[in-house]
Amino acid sequence: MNRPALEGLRLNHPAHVKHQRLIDWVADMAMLTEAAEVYWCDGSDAEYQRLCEQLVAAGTMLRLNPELRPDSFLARSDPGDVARVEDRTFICSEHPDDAGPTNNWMAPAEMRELLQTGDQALFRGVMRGRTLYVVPFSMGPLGSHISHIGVELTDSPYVALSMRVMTRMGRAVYDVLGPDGDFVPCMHSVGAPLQPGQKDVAWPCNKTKYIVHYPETREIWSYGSGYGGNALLGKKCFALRIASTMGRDQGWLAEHMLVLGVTDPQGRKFHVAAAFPSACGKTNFSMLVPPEGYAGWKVTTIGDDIAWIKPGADGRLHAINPEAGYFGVAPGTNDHTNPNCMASLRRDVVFTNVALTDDGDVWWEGMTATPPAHLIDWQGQDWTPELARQNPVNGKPRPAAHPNARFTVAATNNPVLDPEWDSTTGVAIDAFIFGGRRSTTVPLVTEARSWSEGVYMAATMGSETTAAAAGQQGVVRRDPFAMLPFMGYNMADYFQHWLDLGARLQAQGARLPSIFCVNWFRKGADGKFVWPGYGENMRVLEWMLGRLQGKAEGAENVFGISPRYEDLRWEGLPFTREQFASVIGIDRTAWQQELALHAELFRQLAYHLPSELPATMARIEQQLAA
Ligand code: SAT
Ligand code: MN
Repeated sequence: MNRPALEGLRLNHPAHVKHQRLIDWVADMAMLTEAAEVYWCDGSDAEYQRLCEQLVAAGTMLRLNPELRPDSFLARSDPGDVARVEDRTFICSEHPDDAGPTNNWMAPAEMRELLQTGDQALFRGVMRGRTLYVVPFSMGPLGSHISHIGVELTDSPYVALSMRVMTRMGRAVYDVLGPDGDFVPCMHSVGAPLQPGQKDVAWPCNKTKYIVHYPETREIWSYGSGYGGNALLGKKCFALRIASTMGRDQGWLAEHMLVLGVTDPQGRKFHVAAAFPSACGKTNFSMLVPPEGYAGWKVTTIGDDIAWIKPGADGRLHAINPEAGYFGVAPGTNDHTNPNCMASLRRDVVFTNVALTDDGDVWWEGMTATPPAHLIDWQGQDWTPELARQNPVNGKPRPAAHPNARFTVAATNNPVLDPEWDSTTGVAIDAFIFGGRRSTTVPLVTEARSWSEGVYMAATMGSETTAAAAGQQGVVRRDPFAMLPFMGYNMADYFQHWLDLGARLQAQGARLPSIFCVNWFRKGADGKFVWPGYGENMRVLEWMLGRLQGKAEGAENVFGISPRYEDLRWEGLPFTREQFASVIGIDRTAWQQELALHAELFRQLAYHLPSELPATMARIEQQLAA
């Protein structure tokens, strides 16, 4: 781009943007990418409507029947762009040990050459024929001391629109930012420049993908994908990977956790933060409806995916939800598994990769027991139960919705949104829960006897993989703290950070949150889940709250403290002692095998591994042998 054109770009920022470093960066990026135009988002309703219309005109989105699903849309992605791409995700720290063995690493200079500075750099000219959207956003309530600001530059109007739903996006961010405030630059392109006269496709993207983080300079560069966590850079890239390194340096935590409030019939309120891998029911748990027999109990949502947790002046750990919307998995969501979520989805939703009904509404596997007789599937093809059987995928009828189909909806649509969800000081956390998807071995619930035992439980978590990421499904992988794909630095250093934070708060005389490990997913000999889950998880939650008030009993095992049958309340749920035994029991052989896998994880993470972890493992081993 020539000099006069650059001057034009420099001049086109709105008068309320006074941050020269930001303005210069936008100009530099417009030069690099050769964007046809720069548009500064203001986050207004009118702008949102305009973007919707534009995406409908472009064929990226389809307006759903306004009578059935007002102000809602369906987007269909490219079939090769349907989930996070973990093998294309990089932590480019100066030193490879700072990324650690669980991350892909490349030297920052080498990556910059590839993306940005080299003659053939991928971002050179990448936005030709496209508009560069400047998307200012706050992760967390505007102006909260726990919040941080980012600016995403993207050539995807779908991303700009989604960021309006998922974050506090718009003009007010510039007021907080002022003339020289800090922000995380988030550079995004779908990687599909348009030649003059070339017609665009509905979902532009590139086969080559790079999701890149520079932790030292706190920058994000994402190339080639327009989907979810690959492209909505406030979410996993900023709020987890970059924020975790900020937390390491500044003494706080960025976690892959939902945050919920529970109020008991006496009006006592507790706050719980729970970590589960992607697509393990975090949204469901955060909107739990207490079952029969729990009159007077109330669960309210603060967040469904990510928590930023900072020590408060009272010495307790305070959490905020840095996001403002939910990007949740649609398949499996229904009036039984998550009635509050279904209510959240009645209007103002962007659905991606779900199926379309003949009357212009949406459907996904599990929404109703019987599928409609005819649908348009997530790839825009005719779908009937018969066609699905004739064209199976992995031996199963072809799904009408992609297994990782998602809804994007504002938190304010949630009927059980916690009144404090937007609090600038956050909520004080009473308990942490860690849970994976394990069909065997790990008990329904276990309380750690100490902070370091809790860190051990979290560090050794395993889970059977799901459709949230591209790759093989259903294999157990270690997923420490449910952070494996989201860790911005060395995993062993992160364990140390948790131990150090606990020790520091304890030394200050603070009451630390209790730590629990749960597993809703144990299966019986028939291959079916034994525990009914969903609303019934309230029974387990009640036991945990009882534990932290010194009211509930339990029994010690090698792993920690678990309830006996009589320690849980069973009214309204026919669940036998035998069934309970099969979800709570510790099988010695299975645990010996499990510990061998913990040892393997510790070998992989040997560099900087805190000695408390192998010491805890040795204690469990001894007790198992006894
Ligand atoms: O990373 S996404 O936001 O696309 C989905 C997830 O893994 O939770
Ligand atoms: Mn997640």
